Amino acid sequence: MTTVDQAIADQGLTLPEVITGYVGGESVPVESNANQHAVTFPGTGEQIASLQEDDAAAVANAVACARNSFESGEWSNASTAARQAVFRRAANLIRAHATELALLECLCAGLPSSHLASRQVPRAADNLDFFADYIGVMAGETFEQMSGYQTTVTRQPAGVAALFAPWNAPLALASMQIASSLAFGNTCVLKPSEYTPLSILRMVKLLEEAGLPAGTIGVINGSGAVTGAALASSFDIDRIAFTGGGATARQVMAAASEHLTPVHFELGGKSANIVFDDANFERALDGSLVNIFSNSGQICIAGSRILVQRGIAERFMTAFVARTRSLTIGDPLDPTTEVGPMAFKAHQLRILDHIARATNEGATLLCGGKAPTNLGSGYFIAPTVFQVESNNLSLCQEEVFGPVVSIQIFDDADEALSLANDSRFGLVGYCWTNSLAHAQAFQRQVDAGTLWINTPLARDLRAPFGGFKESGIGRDGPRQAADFFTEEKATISALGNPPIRKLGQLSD
Ligand code: TXE
Repeated sequence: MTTVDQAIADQGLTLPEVITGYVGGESVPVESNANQHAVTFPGTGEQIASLQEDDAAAVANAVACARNSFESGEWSNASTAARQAVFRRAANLIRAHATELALLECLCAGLPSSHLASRQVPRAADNLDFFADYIGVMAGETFEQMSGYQTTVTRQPAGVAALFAPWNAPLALASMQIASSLAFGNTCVLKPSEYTPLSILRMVKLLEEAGLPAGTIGVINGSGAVTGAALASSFDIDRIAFTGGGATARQVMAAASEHLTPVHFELGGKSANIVFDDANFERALDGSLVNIFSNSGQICIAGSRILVQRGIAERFMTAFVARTRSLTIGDPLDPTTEVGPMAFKAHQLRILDHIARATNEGATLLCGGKAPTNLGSGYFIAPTVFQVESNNLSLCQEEVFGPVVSIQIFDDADEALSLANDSRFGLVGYCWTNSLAHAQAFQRQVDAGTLWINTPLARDLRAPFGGFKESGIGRDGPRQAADFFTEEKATISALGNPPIRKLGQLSD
């Protein structure tokens, strides 16, 4: 029995041989002539299931089902209290099934299972609880400044949302898309990444177990080129929320433009992690390691460009490389693993290509730089540190999305901040300093949607999250989600009998 079979048996699970979509509260039947994709465990490369691809007709059916569900009013007209109750029950069910969900996600995404169970799965539950709370207190607007009239601003759900989830944090990110759209009464069609269908499918079923009417969420599966493209170009969707890469986002936006469908994009980053001489050295070191190696480096908020001030540069680099060499890399099912494999083979090869280009362009390899040879046929990359002299290298300009970091030395704050901004991305930034002046300059001058000072990534769901420049369009967040997933409506009512012009009475 392989470790995969053992882990599945330990959880008392049986994986379907063929994973199909889930529409109208029922699994889509297996079709003998449909395209199939292999779903593999990234820790070993072994196939764990097949994925049936939904073609354009199947996608149209899922969209029609979500539309019918929306128009039935079962969810779109449900009371706030009813929606809150479903979200809260679902959050509790997710927490109760955390080990199972973590396993399903680990089997497809290869993320370390301990990280999944302790952080990513609870995040999915927290997202639902957060939006349940928010819809209980969100307010409309009333204007009474216009004499004789009262203006109220109300919102109604936009309709059917198309949600595209990525493979790097399927549950945490899909749950944010689901919570943000469903909280306000929308229905949706969700396309998980073709590499990571299992955990999301299970979460959707838990939402239904919690009382979500069947048909409120439809799940479709398949490649981006077939299933994703069909969903993005559907005439009958009202919103598109996409988390993924910039190249795909451009295609989604082009498809959306046909029907003027509004888009919300959460794309990549190439974020600076600035360490000043006056930082608390140990905290900066610990945090910088977390910022690049969390999620095996496959995270949009990675601090993948470390900028370190000259006074501590030698000491910092030596310590950073030593700790990187000591990371526990291996089987993601092993609870002690800190860095797992990449999510799929083509991504591993893409990262090896980034590494080769960095070397050719003159970056100095300090450690890692290859696929380890002692870990079998999983899609591993040895945690890799380069020292660079220039921010122009492709390593510093392109998102690698793996356990690969560059370190560059700077002399003063102006240089650090200008290096931080020398990027087409602008998602987040990190700064380690005990100087108020440095921290304030960083906050004022760095172009990024979220900044962290003296802490690694800590997410506050109340705050907006999203990127400047090519890192995205729009923001996650409670008010921001309300703005995107609802239509606002202004209603102006007469108070009493304000005068009305009398047309057609000139002859009197
Ligand atoms: O993602 P894609 P890829 C970044 C990261 C990574 C790069 C490419 O730098 O190396 O993007 O990753 C669906 N119409 N991020 O190629 O293609 C696809 O099926 C509609 C950052 O794997 O963007 C999947 O569900 N949909 C990131 C989703 O898009 C299409 C997360 C994302 O896949 C489609 C992931 C099409 N034409 C990658 N083509 C983040 N922001 O966290 C593909 N898809």
